[in-house]
Amino acid sequence: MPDAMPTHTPRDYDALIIGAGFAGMYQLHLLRDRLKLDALVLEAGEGVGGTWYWNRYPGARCDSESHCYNYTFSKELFEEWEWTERYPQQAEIMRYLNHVADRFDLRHSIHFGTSVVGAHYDEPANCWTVTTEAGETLRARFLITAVGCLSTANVPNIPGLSSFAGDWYHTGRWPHDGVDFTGKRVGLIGTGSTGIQAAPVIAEAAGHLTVFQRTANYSVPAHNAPLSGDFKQWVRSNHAGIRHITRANTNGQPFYIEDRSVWDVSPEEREALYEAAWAKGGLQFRAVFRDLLSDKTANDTAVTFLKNKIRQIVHDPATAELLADIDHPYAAKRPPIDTGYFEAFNRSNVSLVDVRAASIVGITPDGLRTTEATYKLDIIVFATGFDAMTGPLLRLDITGRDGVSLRDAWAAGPRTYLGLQIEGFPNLFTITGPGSPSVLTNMPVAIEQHAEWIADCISHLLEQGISRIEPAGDAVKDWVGQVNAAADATLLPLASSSWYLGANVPGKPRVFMPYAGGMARYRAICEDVASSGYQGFALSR
Ligand code: NA7
Repeated sequence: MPDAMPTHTPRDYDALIIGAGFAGMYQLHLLRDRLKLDALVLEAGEGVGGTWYWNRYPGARCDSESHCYNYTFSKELFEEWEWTERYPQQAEIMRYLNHVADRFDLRHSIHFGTSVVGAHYDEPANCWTVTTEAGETLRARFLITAVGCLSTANVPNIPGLSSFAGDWYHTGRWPHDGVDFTGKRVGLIGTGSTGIQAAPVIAEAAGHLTVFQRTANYSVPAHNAPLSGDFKQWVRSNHAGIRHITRANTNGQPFYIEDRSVWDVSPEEREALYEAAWAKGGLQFRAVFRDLLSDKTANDTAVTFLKNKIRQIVHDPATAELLADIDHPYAAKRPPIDTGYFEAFNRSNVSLVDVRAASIVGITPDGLRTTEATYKLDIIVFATGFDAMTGPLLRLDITGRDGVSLRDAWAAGPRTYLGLQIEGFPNLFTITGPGSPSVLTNMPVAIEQHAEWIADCISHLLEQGISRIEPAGDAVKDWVGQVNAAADATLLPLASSSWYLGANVPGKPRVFMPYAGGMARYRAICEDVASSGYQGFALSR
């Protein structure tokens, strides 16, 4: 059901918000309904949903469990919504977000089908001028980006793509009416979380599926299932407990990381604990021991367990070895969870191609060529990820004070204070921006924290008659230092192909982008900054 475009008269707003996903919708609710500001959301899609609006690929499902993949700011909203499965499918998340949009009457403050192509800070007027693709100009005191971290599709620049006679799709720009794979020869490029979700589903319909793997990946079974009536009842009656645990722990998930070391237990006990975690499934596997992400030798024990699982599942030894030939510690890249991924390689219509050994050199009208072979294909699916975290911000073409572009300011990598603000870009707030925990957490938890912090900050500025806020002094330099130190205290930088480092996009600066110090610690830092009168920010009248 397309959303109607509201009639628009060009004028000034108190706040403009870019994006109508989880982040933009909640920010709108806070600014419009709590602070009574004149706020407007600009959204490129024809409906709410953000990342989930675009990622409609087969098998698209959230890896966080449904009962914590929602807002918790409203007890009533939390209690009236009922998820059906352990992990919510894309379509169910869209139903949830549409419900939220209706329930809080958000749509009339959202301009759909409106792509932002420029945002310029006008210093004398102390306001942001935002330009849309349709040529509209809007102005606001505050500009808030709610553009998501994984919303700029990364389609590799492979020679010959435009000559391909079949159809090709990127998973993050999936057609709304779906794709019919029946009997087709399908090539799937990419084995991140998306490729791992999509492969088994595509394999069921395709004539033949060829998976092109550049970096082999771990995966733990999701064990998705319908939620029982008892569990739904437990969720409904535990709003406070679920909100507490997701806010109190490191990663915004509804489980704590166990306070035991790999070395506290015997090898037999360790194996039994890994088996139990494998049987339980999901992202919680990484929470079995506290040192899995800080001690390489400890991590190696999980690596051995997980690689053995691949060898046990996959019948063909050569395919199993290729799938288990993983070059990074477990969870140093975002760990996927799956429904039948490794099992799919036991089907006669699925094959695996190693494009690290023999790289892709071109696409021809009837398929794809590597340095060693050609593959005839009817459909190519790019599950090749995103220009993560910085991509969605840079494509807005933002310029700050003195006409400095964000692209230039971040030429050597993103530099922010708390992932919330950028020096030289006053009154611009970046929800889940680089330098904040964002993608290392369960996103709705990080989003609620940022949207609330920003709303409280704006409320403070208005009460105090302050017209401008931006980071000052050494705040950015010190925070970038803390972001680097937090990453260096973990094994995360050891994955050389990680999108956390920008390594998946050719030419992108290699900088570890999210804050790895944990959501609870980050929340406390943000609260301290606010309660100390916005330490590290310059506030001017
Ligand atoms: P990811 O995790 O970035 O995965 C992309 C995959 O595509 C990964 O296997 C890449 O290999 C591969 N890739 C990228 N470019 C190429 C080229 N040029 N040739 C061959 N293979 C390529 O994206 P996802 O969409 O799966 O997941 C993104 C996040 O969404 C996920 O982490 C969750 O947070 C949800 P590489 O590893 O770079 O060698």
